[in-house]
Amino acid sequence: MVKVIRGDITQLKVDAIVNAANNTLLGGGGVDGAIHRAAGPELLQACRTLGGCRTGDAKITPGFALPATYVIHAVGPVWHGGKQEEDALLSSAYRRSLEVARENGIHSIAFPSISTGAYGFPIDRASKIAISTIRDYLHECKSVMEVFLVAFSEGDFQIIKQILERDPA
Ligand code: AR6
Repeated sequence: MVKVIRGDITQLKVDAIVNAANNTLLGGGGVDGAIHRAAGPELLQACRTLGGCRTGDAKITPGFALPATYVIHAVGPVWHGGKQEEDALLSSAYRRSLEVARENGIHSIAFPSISTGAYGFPIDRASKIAISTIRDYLHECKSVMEVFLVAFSEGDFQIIKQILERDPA
């Protein structure tokens, strides 16, 4: 099941929230900054032990002070116009997050719109990739995981909602 909701991902009481991180996993702006602030300094300490993360991959930590039990730190691609494997790398960031979630017995997970802020990936294209990757994965694994796409703005919410409705699973 994939659903879109509007709001602040740091407030969600789910098994795992996904962070749109960078290769260092040592924090940044955007949703990454918000997650680190809400989780508290232990999150950075935990991230320091992970040795960074490749683009398209994901690693897990506890959620510390967050309502969510875990944070899955995923690294999406920087948008360079679409000819540098951006689509495949974005899809991989979603897929790897779901694989890590499954390995950790996670039943509910919330994603921000990875790569569509500072990394400049067009929201419409990114949302289609997110939805098809998640649906394919759930189908392949016969998984009943609850997956939430969290839109931070009303504009993003409407775009994601339309894509979900246009092509209902
Ligand atoms: N809850 C949900 N979504 C949010 C929140 C929030 N609290 N805050 C921002 N967003 P971005 P990226 C949305 O820039 O493009 C960081 O510095 C935001 O509106 O956070 O993957 C990292 O360290 C946008 O739709 O991530 C990296 O260096 C989405 O989250 C770099 O930015 C992603 O925007 C990653 O860039």
